[in-house]
Amino acid sequence: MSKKLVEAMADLDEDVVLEEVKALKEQGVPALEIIESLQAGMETVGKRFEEKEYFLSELIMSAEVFNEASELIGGMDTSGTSKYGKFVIGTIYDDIHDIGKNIVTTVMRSNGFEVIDLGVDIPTAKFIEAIKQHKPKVVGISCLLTTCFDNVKECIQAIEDAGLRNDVKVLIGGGPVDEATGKYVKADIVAKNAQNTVDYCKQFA
Ligand code: B12
Repeated sequence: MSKKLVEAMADLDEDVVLEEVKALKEQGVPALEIIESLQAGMETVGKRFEEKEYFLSELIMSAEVFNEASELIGGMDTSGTSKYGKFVIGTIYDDIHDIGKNIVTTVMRSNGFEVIDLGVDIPTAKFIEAIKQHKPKVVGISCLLTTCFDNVKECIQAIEDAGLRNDVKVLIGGGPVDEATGKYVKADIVAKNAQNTVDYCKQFA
C-alpha cells in the first residue's frame, strides 16, 4: 500500500492523490493495488465523518476525488468476450453508495464475466426480475449502510419465496458488511473486495 496515497485520500488532498496515482501507475503498480490504498483512505474519511471531524460535504468530496482517481487508473480491459457467464449486481434499496459496486463490476468484466449492473437503490422486485430474466449463477448485493441490512435480508428472503434460491448463490459486500451480517441476512458468502468476488464466482462458472 502507498502510505502517501492513503493519507492524501484521507485528507481529501486532490492534487496529491492524482499525482501519486499517476506516479504509481507509471511505476507499473497494478490497478487493484492502487484502489486498495484509495479504499483505505476512504475508511479514514468514514471514521472522521463518524467522529464529526468531517461532514456530508467531505463525504461527497471524497467520492469525487475517488472517481477522478479511478478514471486516471483506467487500464482494466472490460472489452473481452465473456467466458464465465452472468453475474447480476446492484446496491440494495435506500442505499445509493456505488463506488465499491462499480469497482466490482469493472473487475468482474475484466476477468471475463458478463455483468448486469442494476444500479443503486434497487428494490427487491428488480433483483427477482433480473434473476428470472438473466439466470445468473451468482447475484451480488452491495450494502454500505447498517440501516439497510434488513432490506438485504428481506430481499434474500423474497428470492427464496419466489422459488429461486436454489438457482443462485447470493454474495454480499460493502464496507460495514461482515460474516455476522452474512449469517443474519442468510447470504451464501461475504466478499471483502473485488478479487474475492472473482475467485468465488469462478467456482460456479
Ligand atoms: C463516499 C461515501 C458516501 C458518498 C457515496 C458516493 C457514491 N457515489 O457512492 C455519499 C456522500 C453519497 C454518501 C452518503 C451517505 N453516507 Co456514506 N460513505 C462514504 C464512504 C466515505 C466511502 C464509501 C466508499 O465508496 N468506499 C470505497 C469503496 C471502494 O469501498 P467499498 O464500498 O467498501 O467497496 C469495496 C468492498 O466493500 C467490496 N464491495 C462493495 N460492494 C460490494 C458488492 C458485492 C456484491 C461484493 C461482492 C463486494 C462489494 O468491494 C469493493 C472494492 O474492494 C463510507 C465510509 C466507509 N468506510 O465505507 C461512508 C459511509 C458508508 N456512509 C455513511 C453514511 C452514514 C452516509 C449517509 C447516511 C450520510 C448522511 N447523513 O446523509 C448517506 C447515505 C446516503 C444513502 N441513502 O445511501 C456511513 C454508514 C454508517 C453505517 N453504520 O451504516 C459510512 C460507513 C461513514 C461512517 N463511518 O459513518 N456516502
